[in-house]
Amino acid sequence: MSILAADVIVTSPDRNFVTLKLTTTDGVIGLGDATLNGRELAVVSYLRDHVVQLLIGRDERNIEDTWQFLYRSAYWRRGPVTMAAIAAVDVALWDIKAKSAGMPLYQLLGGASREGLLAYGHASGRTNAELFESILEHRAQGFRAIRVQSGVPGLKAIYGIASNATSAGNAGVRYDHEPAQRGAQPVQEDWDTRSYLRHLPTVFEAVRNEFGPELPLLHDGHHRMTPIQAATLGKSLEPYDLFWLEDCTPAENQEALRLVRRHTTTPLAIGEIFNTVWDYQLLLREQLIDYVRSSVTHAGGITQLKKLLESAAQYQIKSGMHGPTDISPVGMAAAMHLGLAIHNFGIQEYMVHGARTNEVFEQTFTWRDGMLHPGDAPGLGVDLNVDEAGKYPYAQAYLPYNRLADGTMHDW
Ligand code: KDG
Ligand code: MG
Repeated sequence: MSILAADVIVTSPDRNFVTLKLTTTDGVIGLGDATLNGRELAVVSYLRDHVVQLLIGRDERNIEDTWQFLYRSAYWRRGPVTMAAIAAVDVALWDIKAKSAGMPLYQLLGGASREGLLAYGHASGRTNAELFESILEHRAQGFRAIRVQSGVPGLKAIYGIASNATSAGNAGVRYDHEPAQRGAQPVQEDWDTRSYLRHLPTVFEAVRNEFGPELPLLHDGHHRMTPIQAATLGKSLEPYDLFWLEDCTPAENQEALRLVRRHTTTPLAIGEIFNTVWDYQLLLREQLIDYVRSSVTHAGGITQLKKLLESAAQYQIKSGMHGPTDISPVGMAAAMHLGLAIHNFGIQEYMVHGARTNEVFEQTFTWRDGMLHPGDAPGLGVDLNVDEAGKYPYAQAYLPYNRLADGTMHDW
């Protein structure tokens, strides 16, 4: 048995997705997500020009060896493009192995450790009134944990605030926030940290007053604060009992979290832009975080993320896998199988995909009472409808960027 064919499929039903499809000599198909939001074609080229020919003829059963081969033989290690490409191969191989074994992937990973995965959704509003409405909508959709993002007086457009737009031609689907905009240039947003630090605690106070103490609330700082600003925010949010404060400082400077940690008991989550287990060494060893935010898609697949989460478990650090719409249904399914199997699952981010996406990717997962479950079909439980995918060609799209009032570029 070996890999007969490896196809890279680019489709843009509601947004761009890159999928690797492996077919074995005995006809088993495995899928892997290789979507890197805003830089999709770089991963397509990495796979098509450098990896596909290395896979043909390989024994598809040797997942660990294939992972090590792709990682070490490239010489140029780590980075989002490389690790998304390796992840796609890895997940496709796990899909094949589980299908060949006739079991859902989570069974191969050790079986279910829980009945389902608590998932959080994205509520947002430019004002508290809009935000409350969005929280109510999420509760009506079944969400039992909610990320709160708010507009800031004086700022026109900032990360995480819904545009209230429904995706064109996709009636009925309302995106909470789809930051990547189709077009030839990225959109500029604005930022002012002092206004944000003043305003955000008032928002959380209002939300707690309205919705009570029980509802788990999360917030994403999206890398925009200095360490001392992040420490200030963590401290000022303590009365509102956050489930986590995410990406409070830029991810490159891991030592920054020492200072934040010294000043606040607000739980910290980081890692959606990390790619490897090595990015977490300091954070785990010094217990500077509470949740690992990496996705299967961007952190080298099941093989590596499982190892990383097992290392995290020894410090009582839990998973909080990244799950925006730019993780494809294939990547989400991989996250669900892994989250169901590991002991130290924390929470799963879940943004609902659009109707066209769900026609391209046929899925078996369930969403019930605020909990996700990947279903019990053999493998990942996702099929790619290639004809449907072919209707939606790639469309250039960029994530926005931030400038301060004086024009200085700032982290987005
Ligand atoms: O592609 C970038 C988005 O996935 C990211 O901005 C979303 O921060 C994000 C989150 O927490 O989902
Ligand atoms: Mg985030």
